[in-house]
Amino acid sequence: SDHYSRPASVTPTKRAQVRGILEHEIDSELSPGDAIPSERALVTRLGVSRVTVRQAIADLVEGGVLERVHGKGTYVTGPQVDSRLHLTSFSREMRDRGLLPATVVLSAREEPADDEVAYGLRIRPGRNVVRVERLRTADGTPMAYEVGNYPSALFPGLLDRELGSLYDVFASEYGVVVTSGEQTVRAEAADAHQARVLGIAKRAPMLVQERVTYAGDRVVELATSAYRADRYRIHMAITPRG
Ligand code: 16G
Repeated sequence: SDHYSRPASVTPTKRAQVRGILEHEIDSELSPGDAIPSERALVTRLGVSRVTVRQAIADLVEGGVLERVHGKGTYVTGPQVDSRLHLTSFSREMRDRGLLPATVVLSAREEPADDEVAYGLRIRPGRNVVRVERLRTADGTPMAYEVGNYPSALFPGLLDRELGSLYDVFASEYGVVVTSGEQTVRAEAADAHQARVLGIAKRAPMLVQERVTYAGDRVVELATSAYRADRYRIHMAITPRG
């Protein structure tokens, strides 16, 4: 991938050569969050001046491949997602951006709905719901921690299914296609559990989206998705108030 303007000359400049070498090493050997070697180490290994190394790194920071953390070093960035707040699944949203979604099911069980969950799902308290706790990743980077509640009556045997993409399972195994939703977004600091799961510092900011999802007029989901604020933004098209 080449998102930098090339110099007009046919022979790449030292700066472009070093940039290319670094890009290749980042792609093949490093993961998001890894630090790159020090300037001094790169100068020695590549046999170029410190100025050239600095310029190449600056280009990669500019291009969003690397990020500087003040007083610490320069790191490989992870995917950045701009959500447009459509009614899509996590899996589809990431795939649409060319990222590979994956899921770690942290827990999944059937339990009687408490008052809050029952109210949200519009069922009677005490009715069974399936509660699924998942870590969602994109290209291997932890993105969101999700807890969803689903009425057992609508999804018998859900616990025996592959819970990678729930919306896919709903459609293919139960013929339930989500049609609308209501969602709130708020800021929250990660608690110890969320921080551990998402690989972020305790108290780091998250964007928490709470969603009630419908299939026609039935409520099929009450879910909370906590996204890392450093990886996920919400994009809105704004129009004049009608
Ligand atoms: C999104 C939904 C979540 C839903 C999931 C289904 C938000 C804030 N949340 O993450 O409620 O459970 O998609 O995705 O968008 P899946 O089909 O990949 O499991």
